[in-house]
Amino acid sequence: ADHSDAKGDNYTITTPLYYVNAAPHMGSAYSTIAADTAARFQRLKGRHVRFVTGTDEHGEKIAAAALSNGMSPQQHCDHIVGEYETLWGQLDIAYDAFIRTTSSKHEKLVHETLKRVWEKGDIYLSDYEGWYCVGCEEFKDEKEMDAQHNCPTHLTPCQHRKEANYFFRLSRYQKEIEELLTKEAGFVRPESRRNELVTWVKDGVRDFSISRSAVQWGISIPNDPVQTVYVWFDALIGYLSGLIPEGAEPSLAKVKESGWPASVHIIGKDILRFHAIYWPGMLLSADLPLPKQVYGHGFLTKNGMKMGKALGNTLDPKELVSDYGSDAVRFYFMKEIIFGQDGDFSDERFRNTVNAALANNIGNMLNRSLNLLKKFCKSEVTIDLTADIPPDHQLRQLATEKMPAAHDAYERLALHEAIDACTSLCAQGNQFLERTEPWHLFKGDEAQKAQAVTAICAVLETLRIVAVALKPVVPQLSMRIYQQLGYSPQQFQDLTWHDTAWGGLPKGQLTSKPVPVFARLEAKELEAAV
Ligand code: ME8
Repeated sequence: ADHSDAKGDNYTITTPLYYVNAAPHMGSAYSTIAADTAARFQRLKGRHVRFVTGTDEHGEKIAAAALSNGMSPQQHCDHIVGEYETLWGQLDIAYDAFIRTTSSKHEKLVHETLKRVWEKGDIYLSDYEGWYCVGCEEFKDEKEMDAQHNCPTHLTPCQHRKEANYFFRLSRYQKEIEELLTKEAGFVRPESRRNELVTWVKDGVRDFSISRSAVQWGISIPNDPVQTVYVWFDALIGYLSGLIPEGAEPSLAKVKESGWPASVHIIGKDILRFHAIYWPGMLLSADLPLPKQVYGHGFLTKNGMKMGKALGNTLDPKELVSDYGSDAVRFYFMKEIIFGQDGDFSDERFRNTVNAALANNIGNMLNRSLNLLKKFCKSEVTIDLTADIPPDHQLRQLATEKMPAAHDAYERLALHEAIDACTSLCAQGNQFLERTEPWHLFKGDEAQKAQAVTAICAVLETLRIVAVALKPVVPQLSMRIYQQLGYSPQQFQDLTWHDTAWGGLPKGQLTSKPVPVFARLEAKELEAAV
């Protein structure tokens, strides 16, 4: 079934805007790969996709990182932004917009938002006293820290601060936010993360400070040169400025026609509170529509600890992708970690998973089938009409079941489930090949030869379908499968989700000279970058 019109044609998806205190690590890559996979699926569905990513460049943490690198904040940011862009290129991340919070269009939109919120009467000056974690760029409640006032994420002491700040009247939106979290099914995903937020909101949301007096590296507060905008208030607005087309005059009046509200913000569970509570409050105050969904995925861990820049227990995605290629990295993290839950990485599990599915299962099945066609059909390496394979053929039946399941899984962002539907179809294809033994049938009478050709065509058609369905996850492998099946790059480019329907391989299609589409991964010396 085609659901393409069910939710309208626009699909706006975002990644977090990453801090540029250090080079991107596997956690940043994980969110981005997931968002890219979802974006590619929606494009395949024919929706008008706007995929926004970018960088969060202001604040104390970034200024401190620049200082310790001996650079000016702007130089430091430019340098790290370059690393993000390079990595996204290596990982085949096809974003539509990359927003930097140091860009002038962003600054204009922050000022306009601030003005609206101010005019609403939602900003006031007050004293703030509390414990601040620079790593999180967040004041912490007593109950979130241990007795020594350490941040639970960074394991470093929070600093006691007292200053005059501008505050945002979040408390005014208590009722709306509570309703959003309790009544809008699907606003926060996965469902399991909602309760925590509901509890927090029911306790009563408190106004939060949106400016800093001791921080110079930030967007100025108009008419108060001492204060800069708090980095979170600044960064969230990046989702709006990211949508403003290059060259257009940045204005809040334009965000709706540019794709706002977002269909989904993909983020890690660490920053759910900002996205599901603070951000809706800000948008309500500024009279802007709310995002449809906030998806808080789990953490990549190493020995049970969140992998991250702060603890230095990261995995270098640059190294991983240059050793093993983009498809392998994308496939492993999307398939092996239940999207929404935490997941561990091990070098061995990485290689085993990828080899089993992409090299042994998909790659071998394709190569074997094409070689059999070539060997036994000589120059007439042509395909039967796969559409004539009866509906109750085992592979046809299975493909017809699995593809709608994969579709629904993608729509729900159950990305691992979508992939499992494809890999289990391929596993069945391999078993079918083993059982039918076309290599024996080819040596039999005409009827048996015809049976052999049909069997191989069914397998190739299965692979073609899987290539379409996995295009959002492993775009390069997918393209190579299509080339092997004799399609042009343009035909691959033009694929839509409809092409997962059985019967696509046409009669007379000339397949290409068989070459392996996926090389087995061999062990490399992987070192965790510290
Ligand atoms: O929080 N596992 O930026 P950030 C999975 N600038 N994902 C991880 C991860 C891990 N171990 N570590 C980080 C910020 N992430 C703000 C966001 S948005 C307007 C501002 C991912 O560079 C995850 O998505 O610290 C997390 O939410 C994000 O990186 C934090 O990135």
